[in-house]
Amino acid sequence: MHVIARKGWEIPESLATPESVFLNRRALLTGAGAIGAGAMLAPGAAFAQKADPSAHLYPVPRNENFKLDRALTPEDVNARYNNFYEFGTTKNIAAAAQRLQIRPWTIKIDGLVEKEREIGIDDLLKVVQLEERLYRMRCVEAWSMTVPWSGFAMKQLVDLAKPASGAKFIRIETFMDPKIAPGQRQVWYPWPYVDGCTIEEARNDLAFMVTGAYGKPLGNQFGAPLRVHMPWKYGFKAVKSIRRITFTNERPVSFWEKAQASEYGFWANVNPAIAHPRWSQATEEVLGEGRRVPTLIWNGYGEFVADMYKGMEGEKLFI
Ligand SMILES: Nc1nc2c(c(=O)[nH]1)N[C@H]1C(S)=C(S)[C@@H](COP(=O)(O)O)O[C@H]1N2
Ligand SMILES: [Mo]
Repeated sequence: MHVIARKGWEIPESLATPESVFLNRRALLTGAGAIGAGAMLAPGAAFAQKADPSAHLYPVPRNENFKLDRALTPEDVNARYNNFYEFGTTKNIAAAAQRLQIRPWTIKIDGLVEKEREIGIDDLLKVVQLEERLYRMRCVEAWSMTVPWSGFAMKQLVDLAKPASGAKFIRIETFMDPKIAPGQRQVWYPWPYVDGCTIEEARNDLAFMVTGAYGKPLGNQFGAPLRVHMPWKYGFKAVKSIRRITFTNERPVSFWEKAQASEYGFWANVNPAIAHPRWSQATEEVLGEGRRVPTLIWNGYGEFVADMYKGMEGEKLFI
């Protein structure tokens, strides 16, 4: 029998998510261990949160312009299968994420804007128009879900910020608190988690600032109290638990691009024909259904977004 010997420092790929496998290897090579098991509670643990002061705002009216061609992912499936590296590299981070205190919570809006400001999440919720949208979510790891997000059009955020004429990009940054987020003690990652988009993308009808899901305020594991979602892009663009939004004339370098530029670029638009260097993007596992379906270019949202990229064929638009 032919046995492939595994070197001592290698971990089976099945133990790590594709996005993290390279870095986990590096971590093991540098002698740093995995994060403390104490951060992971039993799968059945309740995700108790103090009463969310925005709870009375939900459910919000559904915007029927954004329809799905598949069933919604059941909430209990979605709420227990998450990427949030601050709380661990497995999907089972929901319990650990409850340590994040989501009030008080402020968001700094700075850079090339008429006036830099810091706004509390509950004050922000008062000046935006909340709605529900049913969206697909396609992770670069080739799984997908469908989620009833609540939130507001990202355009509203741009209008609120009043960017200066030189601003072209938006850099979106999460919190930084290694005391409560064990992942942030893994010093080989370029914390804090950052990603971004162009202002044109942010003004696109589809770009959405997410404040709730399943008719309630966002659970911590989804990135409470504010995350972004651009459903035509891979899920890693969807920064969770946002603390800072910077308008800039420089293209932001994302967490994943910093970690591994050969695999993750700025645009990261979904395209089944362009494989990730380590796996195919042709199909995706529909979470909770145990089946694979073909992946669609722009994740099926081409009619909304393809025009934005006309004339940009020289750019690496897909991952
Ligand atoms: N702050 C932060 N935001 C993040 C991540 C992360 O690790 N940290 N992971 C991203 C990735 S890779 C994906 S696929 C989505 C997952 O969102 P979900 O757990 O709600 O499905 O969140 C994105 N936003
Ligand atoms: Mo992802």
